[in-house]
Amino acid sequence: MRCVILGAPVQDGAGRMGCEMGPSALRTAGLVSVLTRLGHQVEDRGDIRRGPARPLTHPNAALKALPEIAAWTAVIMEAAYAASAAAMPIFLGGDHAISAGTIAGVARRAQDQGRKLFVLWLDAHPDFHTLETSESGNLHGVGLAYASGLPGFAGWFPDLPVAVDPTRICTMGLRSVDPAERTALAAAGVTVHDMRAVDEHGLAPLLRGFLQRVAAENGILHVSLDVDFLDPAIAPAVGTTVPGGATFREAHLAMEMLQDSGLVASLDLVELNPFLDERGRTATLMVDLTGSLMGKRIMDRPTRAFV
Ligand code: B3U
Ligand code: MN
Ligand code: MN
Repeated sequence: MRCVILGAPVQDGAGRMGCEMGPSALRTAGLVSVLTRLGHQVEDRGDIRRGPARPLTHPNAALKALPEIAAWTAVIMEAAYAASAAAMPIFLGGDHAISAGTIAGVARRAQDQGRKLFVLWLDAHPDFHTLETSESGNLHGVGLAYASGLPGFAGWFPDLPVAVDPTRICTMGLRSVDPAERTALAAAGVTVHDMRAVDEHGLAPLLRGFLQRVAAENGILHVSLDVDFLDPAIAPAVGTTVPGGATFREAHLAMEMLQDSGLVASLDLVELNPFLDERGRTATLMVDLTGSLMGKRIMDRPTRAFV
């Protein structure tokens, strides 16, 4: 498979600095060689650079770095659209604000190709705030809402070329959801497999159900993997640790099932804060998980978890 790697060194959407170093850490952990060894043709296009930010003010005074994130979203959207023309883009965050742009860009591409875009959102948080409802003001908390076409972004964020149908979004691993997000997720019809659901049913059946639906509707899938989907004990390099995350094996199984499905067309690796890492272990884990998603197998056979 042809892969394009694009760094998006955004940190203004998170509450603290450090995610800017994410693309560099993922490269240092060997992303390109892992993919090459799996037989993929990899083109690393380097890092996206932000255009100038025009001054913006918003009635929600809590919002932080709105001009910067709006400017980032515009350039990332264009880069994502271009990169998805003839390859699978892998976007290296940067904080999760990058997904406002990555999803908008690949959604436009999917529309051009007459394909239905589905999104698998692997995260402790749904990032489903609008500009009005965000209390922390950290704009990594609004990306999925923007890409879903929720109201209130027009005039601040760039115009959305095409929204992802919220009923084609599946969130998994949620365990920190603000009240406004809870209401908005239910109203929009987003599938929520929170950590309680994962505990009750197991990750595999929940993911299998979603993948079967994507396949049945002849869709393509964007996967957005936030470091805090993982348990902080195995992935400490994130500013927003929430206990009770996915285990090492759950995360690898999810990646293996995604590989077996053959449906993944684009991927975000986000929220890695190398300043908080322990000898690169979180960066290495994110790269290893990408390897599983891209075809690394324990034995020379599929897991058969996805049929
Ligand atoms: N929902 C909270 C917390 C949060 C969202 N995304 C992350 N944290 N990483 C907020 O700040 O909007
Ligand atoms: Mn997130
Ligand atoms: Mn998160």
